[in-house]
Amino acid sequence: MANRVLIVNGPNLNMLGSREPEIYGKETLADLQALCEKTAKTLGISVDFRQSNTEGELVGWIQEAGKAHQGILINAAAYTHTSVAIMDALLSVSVPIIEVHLSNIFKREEFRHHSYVSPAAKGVICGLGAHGYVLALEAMAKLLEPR
Ligand code: CA2
Repeated sequence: MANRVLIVNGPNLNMLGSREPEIYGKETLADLQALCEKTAKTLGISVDFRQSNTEGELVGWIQEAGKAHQGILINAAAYTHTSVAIMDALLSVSVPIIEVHLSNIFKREEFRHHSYVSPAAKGVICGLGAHGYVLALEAMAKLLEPR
């Protein structure tokens, strides 16, 4: 069976495309989902694309991913910089994790420079907009290749 990757998107990412296109790009969340699904197909993997504005729901999905998915790609949005709960959940699962951000968080305000996701992540991609999700999926497919 094809490897299944959980793509977790955090708060306010449902608003993508509606404002701040200079920071986050002009794609909507639905565009991002379509891009990930198309990319996954070419890589021979499947994706389970989700978004929530609720910290507890994100934590629940991460806990479940340990059982139903072979990898996690996560853009925790603002929770990246605040959530010990999300970090603990990510540290508790054994599948590979890749952190993604649309914007370059290191070029922005100081409070965005720290990530609670990074200690649990195999790698981080930021600043490349929607294409960052494509690159993250390619990297994940590579990590999941049998060797
Ligand atoms: O660059 C990223 O992907 C972020 O994870 C996006 C978060 C931000 O808090 C992080 O520091 C970096 C914000 C997501 C909110 O996205 C919106 C997009 C359009 C309109 C409103 C919100």
